[in-house]
Parts: sequence; C-alpha cells; structure tokens
Amino acid sequence: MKQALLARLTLGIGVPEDEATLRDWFQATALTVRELLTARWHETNRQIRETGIKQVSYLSMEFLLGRGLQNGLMALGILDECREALAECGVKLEDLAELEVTPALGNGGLGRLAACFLDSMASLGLPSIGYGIRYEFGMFRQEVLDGWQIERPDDWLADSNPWELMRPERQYLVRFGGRVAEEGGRLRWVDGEAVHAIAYDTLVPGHGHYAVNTLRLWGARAVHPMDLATFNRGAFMEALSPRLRARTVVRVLYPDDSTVEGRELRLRQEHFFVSASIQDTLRRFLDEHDDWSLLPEKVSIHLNDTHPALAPAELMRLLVDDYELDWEQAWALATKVLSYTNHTLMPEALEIWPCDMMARLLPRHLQIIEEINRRFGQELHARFGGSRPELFSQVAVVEGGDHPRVNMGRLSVLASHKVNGVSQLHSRLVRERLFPQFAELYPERFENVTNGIAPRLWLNLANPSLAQLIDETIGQNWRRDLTRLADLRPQAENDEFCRRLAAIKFANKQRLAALIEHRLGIAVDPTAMFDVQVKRIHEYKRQLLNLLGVVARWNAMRATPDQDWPARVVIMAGKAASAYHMAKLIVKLAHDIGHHINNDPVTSDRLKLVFLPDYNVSLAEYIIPAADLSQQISLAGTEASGTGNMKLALNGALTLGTADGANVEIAEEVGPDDIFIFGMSVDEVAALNQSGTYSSREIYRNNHQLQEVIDQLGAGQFSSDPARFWPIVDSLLDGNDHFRLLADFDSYWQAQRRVDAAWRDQASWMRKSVRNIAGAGRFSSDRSISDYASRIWNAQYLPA
Ligand code: 26Q
Repeated sequence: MKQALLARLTLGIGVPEDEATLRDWFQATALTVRELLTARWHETNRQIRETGIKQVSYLSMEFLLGRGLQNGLMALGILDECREALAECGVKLEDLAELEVTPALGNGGLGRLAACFLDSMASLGLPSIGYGIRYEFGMFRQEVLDGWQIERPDDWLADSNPWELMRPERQYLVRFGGRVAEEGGRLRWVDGEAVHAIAYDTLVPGHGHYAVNTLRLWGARAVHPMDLATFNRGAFMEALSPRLRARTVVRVLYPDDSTVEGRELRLRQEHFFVSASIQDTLRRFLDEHDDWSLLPEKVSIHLNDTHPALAPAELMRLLVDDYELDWEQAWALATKVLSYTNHTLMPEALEIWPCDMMARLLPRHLQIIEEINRRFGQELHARFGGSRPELFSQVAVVEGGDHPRVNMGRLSVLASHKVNGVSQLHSRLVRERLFPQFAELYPERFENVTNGIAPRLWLNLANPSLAQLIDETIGQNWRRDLTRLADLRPQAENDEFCRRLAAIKFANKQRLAALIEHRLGIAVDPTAMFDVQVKRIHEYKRQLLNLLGVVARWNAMRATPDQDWPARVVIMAGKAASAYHMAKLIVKLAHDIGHHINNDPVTSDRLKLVFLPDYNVSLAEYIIPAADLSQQISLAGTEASGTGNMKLALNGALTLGTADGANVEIAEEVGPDDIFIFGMSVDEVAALNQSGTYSSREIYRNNHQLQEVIDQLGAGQFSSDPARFWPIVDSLLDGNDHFRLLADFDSYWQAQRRVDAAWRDQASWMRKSVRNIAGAGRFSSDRSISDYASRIWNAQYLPA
C-alpha cells in the first residue's frame, strides 16, 4: 500500500515525497483508490455484457453523493491498511479526508436518496447506471452574516475532481427549438440549436460485492466551440460565446424554489439530461441486441420524480422517428420499460409546463405528448362511452383552457407500468389524493416502496465506534442484512451494553461540541440532551414550531427557574431556497432567538439554541451520530417519507415526531413506548380542513403560553428591528396558519414534557436508544432496492 501511494504521489501527481502537501497526498490516495476500483468496474461491465442481464437506468436531476475517499477505501476493504500506510509517511487519513470537497449535486432528501440507492444497487450487484447532470455549481454554500442566510456559489470543480472520468466517445447531440418537418411520410425534428452532451463517469463501488456501477453525469459542449473569424477581428469574448452559451444548461443546480424566473432554463436542463440519457440507454442496448422486443427484458428506465418526465416523449421520438417503429409497438415497449417514483404531494412542487413554452423549445415532444393524450382519450371513450363525462378532464395529460399546460405527473403515471410512493402513508395518499382516477383505472400500477438509507455511510463511516460495538455484540451479518439489528433488542436489558453505547454517544457529542465551539464560538455542554432538527428549511417541515417551543421553554424556565429543567442544546441546520423569503426569515429568527437566550444568565447553562451553517452530507455525518432527540415534526400528510428520521434512529436518537411519512413505520418498528408521537393524524388534519372551521386566532386567544410567545415575536423582543418578524406572526394569525402549527402546539409541548421526563431517567433512555437502533433494520436502502428489483424492475443480480 505504501509503495502504491508513493508511486502515485511521485509519478501520478508529480511531486517528490519530501515536498508533498496534504493536498498532494489526498490526490495520490484518491488516484490509488480509483485505479483499484477501475479494475473492478471493467470486470463488472464485462459481466453485464456477457450475461445479458438487465440494467437499470436511474434518471435523477440530483445525486447528493458526499465525499468519496473513505467510502472507496471501505468498499475495497483497505481502510485500515491505507490509514497505516499513510501514518508511516507521517500523514493522517482523517486529515486528508477532510480536504475533499463535498459534492453537493442535490437539494435534500430526493438527491440523497438517489445516492443511497446507487450505493445499494452496487452493494447488491444490481447492474445500474445513474444518469444526471454534471452541474458546474452545485447546491449553494450557506453563510450566515448577522443571522441572515447568504448564498455563495459552490465552485466544487475548481480543484480537479479525482473521481470522474471523461468519456469523449459517449457524446450525443441534444437539440432545442427548431421545427417539425415531414420527410418521406415520417415526422422529424430539425433545425434549432444543438449542443453536445458529453459523459463524465463516476465509479460507484459496491460494499461486500465486487461490483462497481456507473454514475454518468452529462456535461455540455458547444458543437462549434468558437468562431475563429470573429476572434481574429478582435471580438475575443464574442468569439467564445457559443461555448459559454452551450454550458449554461449545466451551469447550476436549481434550488427547490417556487419562483417563475429561470423556469425555461429548468425545462432545458430536464430535456438535456433526459435526451442524452435515453439516447445512451438505447445505444447500449443496440450495441448488444438487434431485436426491439427484447428491450423490456434488458432495460428499465426509472424516473426519480417528474423531473425526468420528458423521458416517455423522448423515448417515443427516438423509437418512432429515428428507429422507425410504429407507434403501437413503441408505446408498448415504453410503458413496459418506464417506472416512476413520486416524492411529494405539495401542489407547488408538481411540475406543469405551459404548452407555449414547450412548443417553442420542444415542438416534436409536444406533438408526441398530444398524441399520447389523444389516444388516452380514445381508450377512455372505448371503456366508458359517455358515462363518465368529467373523467377525461381529470386525467388529461394536456390540461386544456386558455393556457394549456402539460401535467408531468399524469404523463409519468400514464407512461409507466409502475408508480410508487416512498412510505406506506404517502403511497396511500398518492392513490387517494393525487391520482385517484388513475388508481381506479389502473389499480395494479400503484405500489409502495418505503425509502431507506445506506448503512455503510450512515453507520459504518459516520459512527465507526457504534459499528464496532454492534460487530462485537451480534457479529457482522447486519452489514449484509440490516434487519439483523433486531438481535440487539435484548441488549436493552444489558447494563454493560447500555453503558458502552452511552460512552460512544457521549464521545460523538464531545466531537460535535468541539465543532460548535470552533465554528460558532458557543460552548455547549455535552452532558446536555442534543435535540436535533436538520433538514431543508421549509414551512411544511415546521422549524417554526420548534422555535416557538424553544421560546415557550425559555419563558417557562424563567418563570420557574428552580424547577428541574433538564439541560438541552437545540441544534438546527438546513438551507433555505434563495427565493424563499419566509424560509430565510425563519433562519434569521433562529439566530435572533439563539443570540438572545444563549446569553441569559438564568437559563443559559440549561438551554442553548445553535444553528450550524452550511448543512451538507459531511456536516450530517458529524451531527447525526451525536443526536439524542430527532425532531420530525411536519404537518401530517406533508412529508412524503423523510430519511433523516431513519439516519437518526439508526444512530440511537429517539424521535419526537408527527404521524407523518416514514415516522409511522419507525413507530411500528420501535414500539409506542420508545418514540414520542404527537399532533393531528392525516385524517384529523383532513377533517379539520373540511370542516372549514379552523381558526388559528381562536387557539391563540385560548392558549396563554402560545400567546406570550407570538406576542414576543410581534413585539420584536428578540430583534433590533421590532417589525422584522411581523410576516411570521401574520402567517400564523392572519394567514390562518397554513401548516397548522397552532393546532399542534399544545400536543407538541406536552410531548416535549414527556421527553424531559424520559431524559431524567438516563438508564431508561439508553434502553430506548438501543431499541431504536434495533428497530432501524427495515430502513436500509438495500431493502428498498430489493423491493424495486422484485416489484418494479424485475431485475436480477450479478453473482457475488
Ligand atoms: C422542481 C421544479 C423546479 C425547481 C425545483 C424543483 C424541485 C427540486 C427538488 C422539486 C423538489 C425537489 C426535492 C424534493 C425532495 O427532496 N423530496 C423529498 O424526497 C425524499 C426522498 O423520497 C423524501 O424522504 C422527502 O419526504 C421529500 O420531501
């Protein structure tokens, strides 16, 4: 190992050992890992070709990977060996690992789920290619200035990326605009402007399996990179503009925001990566086969939400226009190959594109979608005659009216043979609320696949001491089958085990406390309860409910300082979309409250509120193993699943949550005594909304504790500008509190008091913690992927 590292350092990086910086050592180590993985990668690809086994194309606008060095070393089984070899050269592996930029090509849960799925597909030996965009700027870096979020560009490629391999031979032409022409009785898309999509491959190593899969991200290159005549007459910038223009399509990841600006660029991005990915998928198929009827046996194309929902249209265009299949045959193939996962019910996140924009940018796709829609109308007419006059308008892919629009969710359902939600509850709501008519028309199409997380990252890498304790207690089989964690359950009654678990948690908390001190200059007590809410800032996730609770607690502590208030550190982290003003104001509120109460001599030894800036995968790896309490407090019916809830439970945190998303299934696994569930159920929320009687003001008038807190916000008690938080107060009282914080507040407060009481008995708390870890086995992304493989893709595995 040492020889290999030194050779890469001197020959690959080009520096002699005695001049090498830490960065050089990182590059050399990464190069070593990459070479070792490449050998496995070629072997995997050879096997896929020779066995003719099905390969899954997983289309996702986001892949939130996190760092690759330790992950690669762990997959290769040489983590310790490499650590020792580096130590002999006077280098600490952990210092190197910290130098790697954290790729952040995703917003949050959906992107991280895609990354966990890649890990699981490789670890199970399921052949797959992840397809996405090689954004030149990923998720913005969040800085906090005077309590306000500032967005800074994430120039993650500034330093070379050791994990990607450019594949100039995998290049496709992607067209925009133009017109539809008729050539020899067939329609063809011509003219407009075109760019080349060029593949950059990242290796995805399996753990406990030799397979190495591919993540193929598309970069953009101009077809004619520069105009030499223009350059020669001195217009240097103008001469290069085709190059810059071509690259705008991959320039930046869209934050999940609801503004209209940039909408067209988003559609361009979706088309760009879908077109390249479908062309590549068909090219790979044709390299091995010449019979289209084999396509469904050899290929699955999965849509991660509707962001790649142009795929059915692009697939039909290629099959019908370019490969000259007839429509019926092409459509039969498309529907057998495609499947779709829905990740949200929130109306503002459902993608609907104006037909006029689509006509301008993608005229042939619009035609194809209209034809799909027309034939669907015919099918319904054949099935129901005139007996369901309202039906077609409820399911039409092209929504009529003055400004016709394409509904991408409906297109995805219609073109897929399977549609799934991401938790049992969410899948029920997808059927009952989002697509009720489709569920009636095609009941066999609807599935649930509950989300999961990659245990390699979220346990082995993030919490190695816990992984080791588990190894020593129940052996190593849980690494292949996470449900074996259930064998830990009896250890709740084993004092020695609980003591060791408590010591590991304490060490993780000390490490996080040091990070908080280092980054924020705030000293927190690692013996206090670490109460964590980490996720994108969004009103439906109700970070504001957490903040109202903190202020209420602070008020109560000041009113009765001699009462036995357990010490707590409330830790929040998360980014707010740049155009989402309310979310950014909530970030500011967290800072203003923290600033105010952290310095209160009456309470500051027992209550702290800290906001850690720039939440990303790497920061999550620090925070999650150090958490005692996991807040998952979305309004029931709004969080499709959540996956942070699973990561935290797996690391021994107890959940304080609503009966929403996967919280419901976590509660089933750990049992009602070891989780704190509060608030209205989905059905109660629905009943309240249907009654039309909800009045947040009435609750405010009748709950003095809540009244005091809201009045404090309104009076500017925490801020230099008394009017600063009026928009928040308004949304609660005058906007009738869209996410029903006030309706759930009392129940939340009571649940928090139950948490306090449980925490006072530390021995009992640790027993609960053990049972949370033991109950987390079902939430492995390996289980999710094997569900997809058997119920949706009908995919096989490479032999181990
Ligand atoms: C859409 C249009 C224009 C611009 C951006 C977007 C956009 C981008 C990202 C819409 C949504 C997203 C991300 C959604 C997401 O992360 N959803 C989460 O998915 C997780 C994995 O299934 C679930 O656990 C979470 O409950 C869900 O919120």
